[in-house]
Amino acid sequence: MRRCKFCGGEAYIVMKSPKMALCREHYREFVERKIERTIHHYKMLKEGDRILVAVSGGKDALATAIGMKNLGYEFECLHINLGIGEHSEKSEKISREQCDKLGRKIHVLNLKELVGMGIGEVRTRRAPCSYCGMTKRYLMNKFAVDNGFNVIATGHNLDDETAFLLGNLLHWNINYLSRQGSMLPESEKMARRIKPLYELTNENIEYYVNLFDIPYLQERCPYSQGAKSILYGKVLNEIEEESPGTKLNFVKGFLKNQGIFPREEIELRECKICGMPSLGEVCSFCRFWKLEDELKLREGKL
Ligand code: Q46
Ligand code: ZN
Ligand code: ZN
Repeated sequence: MRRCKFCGGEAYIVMKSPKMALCREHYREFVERKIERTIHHYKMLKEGDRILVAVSGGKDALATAIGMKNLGYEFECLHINLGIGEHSEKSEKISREQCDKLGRKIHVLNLKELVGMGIGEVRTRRAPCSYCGMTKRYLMNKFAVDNGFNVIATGHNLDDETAFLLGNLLHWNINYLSRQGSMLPESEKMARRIKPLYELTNENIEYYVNLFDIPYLQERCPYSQGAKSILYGKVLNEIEEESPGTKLNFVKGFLKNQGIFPREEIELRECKICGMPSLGEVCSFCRFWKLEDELKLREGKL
């Protein structure tokens, strides 16, 4: 039997990077210390921030909420029911249960109630993830801005980041490469977006959430099948298996050298419908969902 490096108790996990075995209690400490260090290292939070944690029902968002709660941060949660059939119903139910168990307030937005249609009902040739991603980002930000939150924490982890990074390198998406990172700073009508799990892998997170008696959704969104990021993730896992620590070095080296990718300054204007930052006269959200009036997401007026 493997023993915990710190107390000699029965090992709960045997990690390859860093190479060590840890018991349940020391593993929990390891993960929470890592989250705390990530928050400090990347200067993600400041005194007086009002934080919203985006919850989807999955393990990553849950780990973000548990970790931040155990580290003593105050926050509320936001769930978006995207209208992807059964999957969205299960996600909402489980997100509510999680927040209930954590004793944190949950706000729920329902896309179909807001714009008349869910992601699953849109008829277009575009890949669902393109307009779904844009919709989630818009609603999270608009909800935060309308309700006085200035920070949104999401569950993006090291596996997501490295897969995204590899994809952007393979396709030389310089614009993304110049902006990708552990956080997006705050600006006029844009909440700061932070990724406290930036240096933790899927495996780290799964072991961490399994320490607690809180359910999470294991199934993936039906539209995620065949996504290129899954292929990149598989390739990276193979490399990591042979050479532990590669993923972490990949993102750290990238952040150190990110300056080599020229950053195009984008001039934003105000969407003439919703007043939110936009590239064109009308923002992509109002354009895609054919809105004629601003969606007001202030609590109590949903
Ligand atoms: S973007 Fe795509 Fe996700 Fe939206 S359509 Fe499903 S897989 S939920 S993370
Ligand atoms: Zn121990
Ligand atoms: Zn708009």
